[in-house]
Amino acid sequence: MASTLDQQALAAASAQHPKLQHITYTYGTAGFRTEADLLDSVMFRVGLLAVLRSKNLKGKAIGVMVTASHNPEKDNGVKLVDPMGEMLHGSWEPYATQLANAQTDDLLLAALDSIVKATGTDLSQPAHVVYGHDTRPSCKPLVRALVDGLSSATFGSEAPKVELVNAGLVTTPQLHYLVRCLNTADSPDPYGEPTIDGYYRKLAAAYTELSASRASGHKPSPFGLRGRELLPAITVDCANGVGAPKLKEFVKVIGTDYLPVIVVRDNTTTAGQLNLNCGADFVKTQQRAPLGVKPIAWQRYASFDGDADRIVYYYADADGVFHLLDGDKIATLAAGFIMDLVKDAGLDDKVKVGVVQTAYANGASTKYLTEVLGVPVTCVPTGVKHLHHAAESYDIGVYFEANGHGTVLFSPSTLAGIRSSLDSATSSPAADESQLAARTNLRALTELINQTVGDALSDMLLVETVLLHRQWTPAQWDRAYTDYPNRLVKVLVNDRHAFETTDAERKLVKPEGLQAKIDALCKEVDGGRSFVRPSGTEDCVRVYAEATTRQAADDLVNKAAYLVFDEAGGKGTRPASGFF
Ligand code: G16
Repeated sequence: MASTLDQQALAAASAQHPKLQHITYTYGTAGFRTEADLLDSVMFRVGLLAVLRSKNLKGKAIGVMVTASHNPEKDNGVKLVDPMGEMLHGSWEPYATQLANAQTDDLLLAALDSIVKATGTDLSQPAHVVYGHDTRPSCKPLVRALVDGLSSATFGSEAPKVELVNAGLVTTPQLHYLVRCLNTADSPDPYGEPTIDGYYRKLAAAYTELSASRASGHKPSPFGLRGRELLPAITVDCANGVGAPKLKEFVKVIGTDYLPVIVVRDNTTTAGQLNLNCGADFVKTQQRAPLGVKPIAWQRYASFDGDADRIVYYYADADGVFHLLDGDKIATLAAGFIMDLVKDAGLDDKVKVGVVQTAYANGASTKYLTEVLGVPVTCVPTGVKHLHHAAESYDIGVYFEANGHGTVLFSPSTLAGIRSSLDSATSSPAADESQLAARTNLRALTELINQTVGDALSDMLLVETVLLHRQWTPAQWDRAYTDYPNRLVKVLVNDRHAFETTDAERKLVKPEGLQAKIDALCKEVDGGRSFVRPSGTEDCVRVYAEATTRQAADDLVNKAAYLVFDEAGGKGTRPASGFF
């Protein structure tokens, strides 16, 4: 007999997590995100939805991550992870929003019922959910609400028990990794051991192999750097978040010989420190080192964000001038290296590399990718869910947002091709030692890179690998192209939902008439480019501008931001001296 909703039990459980009547929730760029105090009912209901999603996929493991990533510590959030470790399928986002906004327990039951019907979910299927959280103090009660939802979603005595795995304190990408491992464990292509230790060992083995092979594996530096063996230590700012304990755990596994790291901003116990004046978002938007960190000239520095799914690099020159190596720089570094490896491996007639960016990508990076590397570039809306999807259309898809969120995807046929090229019985055995080395390195890269989602740790190892093989300093990496001066600011408005965009968010459709005025501002500036979009993770509108000079970019961003503030419902006091 097919199971049905156990209305009474569900209503009783839901009554413990009443919805706040005055709030409308939206499943945004990366799930639900708002002040932690407002999220109890959302957590409970996400628990219900996770079970439904798993049942809908015949018991495949679904992930739930409780985090608000780069947002301030007072915020929290939750997002669902689909079976291959990718973000929740877009077609289910409206269901999440529908459940979160049901005003009463009865309406919640009705919403559940309609989702079960609309998705054709068989409630008698098993369900399997793995959940984890970051270091925010608010996670504890919110995880309890989530577990209440997960445990209440039994859907009657006939339904099989929901299998729950508590991953505990994890980085967001570790949770994504676990989900994929659980779902591929018995497949011909298992992703890895479904434990955090298994994650560390997988990355450590790949990085060790790539480090050991650097001598034979790749071209020496075109800049004729003096012979340097391993790279000197890198200083990593962990945003006072979960990346700190996790990076330290990883270093214990791989050893400091392979990865000499100085960990800073690792205070996860003092209230209010998370993402405060540090972390990838601060460094990228402020275009400066974390407060209190004075970079030593020419050394490598990196910043993770609060849940360790983003990374940016930076260094200072001899005059102490700060230089940012953001997601665009990482994308170009990775794409160039992978393209060379594919060529050296003799696979370039079969394997095509492509890059995916968003409107935030610096114009100079797109120019470099298309004109110098000759690689196709796709532009999509903000949100790794969009980039990930677009990258799947390439044999090897490199995707990075300028904010440092990204990874590299290898298509199933490319993975199979790389593996079979290493098989001595294959029809295309390696022609020589260097071709074999390139193929071996490519295979190790597929293990090093967390292909489920952007991962600060895995991305750092990717960058370190390229720098090691190229024998490049960060300054040499930076020479590929020079960023156009740019600025990104936030404008608080009464209703960010009044803003609608098109053309991969490069143009505003609403409020009507605003885009034409922004275009007019851009025309007055040499190399002027500016766009406006509502944030999907914060209650604000983001305004971006770039131009050929710093002054022009700063002026342009302020003028565009004032336009937004004055003509589209700016909230609070009009900032007298600009927006940054
Ligand atoms: C999330 C998304 C990213 C996005 C960022 C900012 O990052 O995963 O793809 O770039 O939010 O989005 P928005 O501009 O819409 O606020 P994270 O690191 O906060 O999870």
